[in-house]
Amino acid sequence: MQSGIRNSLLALFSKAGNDYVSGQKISEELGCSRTAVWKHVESLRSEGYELEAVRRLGYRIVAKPDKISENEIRLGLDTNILGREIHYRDVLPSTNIKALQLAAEGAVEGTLVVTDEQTSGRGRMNRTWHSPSGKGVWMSLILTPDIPVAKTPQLTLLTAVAVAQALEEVSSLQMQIKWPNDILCNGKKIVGILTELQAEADRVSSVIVGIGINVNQSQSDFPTEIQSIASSLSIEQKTMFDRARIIQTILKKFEERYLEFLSDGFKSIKPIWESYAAIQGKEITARTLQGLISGKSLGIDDEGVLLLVTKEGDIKKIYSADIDLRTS
Ligand code: BT5
Repeated sequence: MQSGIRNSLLALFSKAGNDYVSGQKISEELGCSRTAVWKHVESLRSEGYELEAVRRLGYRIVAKPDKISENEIRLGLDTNILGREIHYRDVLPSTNIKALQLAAEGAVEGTLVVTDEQTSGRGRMNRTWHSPSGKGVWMSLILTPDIPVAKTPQLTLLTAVAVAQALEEVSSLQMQIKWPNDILCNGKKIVGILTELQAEADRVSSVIVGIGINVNQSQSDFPTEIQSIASSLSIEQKTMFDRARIIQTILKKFEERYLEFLSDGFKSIKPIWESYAAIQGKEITARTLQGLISGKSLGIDDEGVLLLVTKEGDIKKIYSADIDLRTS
């Protein structure tokens, strides 16, 4: 089936939602015969779509294949800036590396890089991010905000807020954000965020926001060393999720928060961030490049910097660290 016809057909079904679309209507809209309609429907079935056909009512889609290539993401996407360009590959070493390269070549703001599998997915400080095929959302966004370099860590917090909101919209789960870049569900890590930057002098030329979400893994899909700390949406809610819908919802929420951030700064994000904060008021240890700092978390300041009060009563500002919750 030609991709134009395929997209128009999918758009018709998408508009109809749960309603049936009659064969007559499809043939009129696509300008083809009733026999051709049947062939197109069969060809969608061969791609993994499940269609129900009822005499006199027509057809409706009851299940979509869980694919995340450009078509699946574009269909039903409701954004103006994010995802105007979509760069999808079945396999990539890392969507952040690809996005850095595309940004250097002048990619437009909002370009989305997405893949089904990463072979060298990475976390902060070159740690490994486990990104198996068909199970998660491994994506990067290219942004070109006109902000000073010092404000870019705020984009990590903005991302966490947007992703937490999106995941709560598509599931019945509750998300918590662990400063700066983790989203937890029932105490386990479901999302990791890696923000990387290209700058000239003190101005940002592009920011790459990498987002990794564990979606449909079962516990045994994780390597043993992270089995006790990692989880997926599907483990927590005991159902499978549609990854394309997750990506669309993230792009939508992200665009809303991003536009607010560009016009009003971080103060538009801070209260929402605080409503998801996992470590507020807790005893924590921050592992920074300068060493360990322990104390009680006071939350974040107006710039998104973590504040903690030591047992001597000193208030410390933490700009970058891994956070351990102390149990003793
Ligand atoms: C992060 O680093 O959490 C950032 C992860 C960002 C991944 C995305 S995927 C799309 C884009 N392209 C990339 O190449 N990366 C981004 P960090 O805070 O350093 O945490 C890394 C640690 O999380 C590892 O050392 C493991 O302990 C753990 N980990 C690895 N894979 C995991 C997974 N799938 N789920 C949960 N935890 C994981």
